[in-house]
Amino acid sequence: MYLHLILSALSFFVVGYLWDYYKELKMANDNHQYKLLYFDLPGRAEHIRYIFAYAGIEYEDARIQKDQWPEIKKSTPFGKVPVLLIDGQPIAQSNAIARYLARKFGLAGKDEWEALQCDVLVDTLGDLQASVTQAMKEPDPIKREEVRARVTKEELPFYLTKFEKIVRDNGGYSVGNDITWSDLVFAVLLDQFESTYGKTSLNGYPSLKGLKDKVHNVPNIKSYLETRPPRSPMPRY
Ligand SMILES: N[C@@H](CCC(=O)N[C@@H](CS)C(=O)NCC(=O)O)C(=O)O
Repeated sequence: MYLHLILSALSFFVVGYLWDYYKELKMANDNHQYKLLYFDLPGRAEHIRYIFAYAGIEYEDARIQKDQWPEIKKSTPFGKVPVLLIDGQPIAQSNAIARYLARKFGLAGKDEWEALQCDVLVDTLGDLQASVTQAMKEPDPIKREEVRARVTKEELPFYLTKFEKIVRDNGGYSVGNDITWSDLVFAVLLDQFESTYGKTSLNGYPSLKGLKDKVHNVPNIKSYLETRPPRSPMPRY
């Protein structure tokens, strides 16, 4: 009985140790050249910057200024950014880029099932973000108030309550029992959520707040946050 318990505990630690070793090996053996093209904003690129920071991978964080954009736009695959140049090869679509890097650097879960859970959560966060953006961009002031009220009173609590339960049930992670790119996407968006709705806005969601703080306290991410350029105002195109 005791032997069985001791062996299970040992195998738990050995598997954890081997997994961490495997992740470190993957990161250390990456010698590609990366250049990330995006505006001087968090926007659709910040989770990619977090992945590079977490993995400790060097890359050029090329922040495009407004007057440079028309020329750079012509060189992008589909006229939009972010674009990641991998050894000079331009790759479009923020989440395709993030998923690719997450797989490379051991941030896409331990198996196909966890990789699927990461995708589900990242896409769901994207749905929520689209509603928040729609509420901010609606030109008609009366409609804007309607959309805002719906998003703040219905959609946000609906999603945040579900996310809170998922993170609580997983012991502090959004997927499985280790950090994934889905946690990094949560941290970016929850940070923006607090900036928009105030520092106390996550008080009713302690597991989500805990997840955001945990990600922001990872030493590599902490030093990225301390050194990243201050946000410029949103460019208008
Ligand atoms: N689905 C794409 C959307 C890319 C996108 O809409 N990029 C915007 C900035 S967030 C852009 O390039 N806007 C400038 C333009 O369209 O000229 C992604 O996630 O990468």
